[in-house]
Amino acid sequence: MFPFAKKWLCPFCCESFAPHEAYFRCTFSGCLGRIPDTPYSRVSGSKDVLRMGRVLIPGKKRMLSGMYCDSCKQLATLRICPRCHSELPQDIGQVDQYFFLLFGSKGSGKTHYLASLITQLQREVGPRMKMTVRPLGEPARLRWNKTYASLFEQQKALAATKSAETDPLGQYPLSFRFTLEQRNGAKKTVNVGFFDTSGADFTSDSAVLKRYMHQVHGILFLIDPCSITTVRDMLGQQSSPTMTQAALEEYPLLLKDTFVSERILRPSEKVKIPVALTLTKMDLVWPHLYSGSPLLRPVTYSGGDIAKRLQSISTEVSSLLASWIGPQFTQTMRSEFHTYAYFGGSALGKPVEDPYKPVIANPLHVEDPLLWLLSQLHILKDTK
Ligand SMILES: Nc1nc2c(ncn2[C@@H]2O[C@H](COP(=O)(O)OP(=O)(O)OP(=O)(O)O)[C@@H](O)[C@H]2O)c(=O)[nH]1
Ligand SMILES: [Mg+2]
Ligand SMILES: [Zn+2]
Ligand SMILES: [Zn+2]
Repeated sequence: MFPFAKKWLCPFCCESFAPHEAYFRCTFSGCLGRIPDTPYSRVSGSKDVLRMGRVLIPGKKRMLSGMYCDSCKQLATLRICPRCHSELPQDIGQVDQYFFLLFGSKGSGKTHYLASLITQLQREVGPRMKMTVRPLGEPARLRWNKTYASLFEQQKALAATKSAETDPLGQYPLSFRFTLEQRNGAKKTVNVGFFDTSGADFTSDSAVLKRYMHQVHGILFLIDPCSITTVRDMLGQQSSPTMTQAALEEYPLLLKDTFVSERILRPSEKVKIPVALTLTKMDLVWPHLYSGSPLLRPVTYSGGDIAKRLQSISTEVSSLLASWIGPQFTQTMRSEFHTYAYFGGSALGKPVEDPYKPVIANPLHVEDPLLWLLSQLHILKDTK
């Protein structure tokens, strides 16, 4: 694929732009034209406005490999995004970019899930599947380390995510580079960005969030089973739920309506992108499952079709949902979504009793929904 042939998609802010619209940054150490860079400070999560190398804006319709700095007159070749001013990967335009949205109410487990998913891919599943996953670029590495990596590296519980209105970082995806070795020995590289915002943003009519919906390729739809009355009764839970069952039953429609209100879909159409509906915190439910349940043992991803391997999981979770909530919920999924499957996993393996004590996470089934999404998008064809 010729890198200048199509529009580029910034992995750090989702902006789509023509290659000739990319800006440049002067990196000459002696340049006196450094500037306070507000867009870059926002995307990198800095509270202070950072002073950065001069931003150089090319003229119209010119394909440039570099620009001379108007301050120090040195040639600048570092390409940056015209919206967020992040350094663009050298191979932008040659590597496909995907975005996944973590959709779920406040406290449904999105942040712990993402931390556990990426770590599980890096430590367990990736090596077995010949897949490597690493944060894309320095700002992503810093954000990963600051917000997520501490769950496994320092055994610390993670904080609730601030709303995108309060914390600008919530507006931006966290991008990773996935490198997959395919069956024929060829290597496939893709960038995958995850949107992990506060669950409060989904119900707040946040304009910020809606921008995403145009660029999202797949959805990890996370549901806390403790929102379901039958499950709460089964577990004898006394504390108030993070979401009522009535709200939960409306949640798929809330997701669909976001596409409709953004005019991505007509009300009569089904959501076209793949949706992996995943029950989180399944460790709470494990003691109540029958001993042969596929949810109690990991899927072995070796040989053959991933979607087929996950079929038994989807069937199991679908029947659990039908028995816990009634057929209405799965019927809504069927009528509003074109491609979806059900999953159930645990990011931690057990509840956090005391957030100030070390959390020894022991995830199970966290990778299933992502691998399914990747296979639906033909990124992951089959496993070795
Ligand atoms: N038992 C159990 N609890 C979990 C698991 N994952 C998360 N939790 C708990 O669920 C609570 C919310 O988790 P978060 O990951 O912060 O949820 P979130 O969806 O990111 O929430 P917001 O950012 O506020 O929207 C925390 O108290 C976690 O301890 C799990 O796998 N098992
Ligand atoms: Mg969160
Ligand atoms: Zn300069
Ligand atoms: Zn950008």
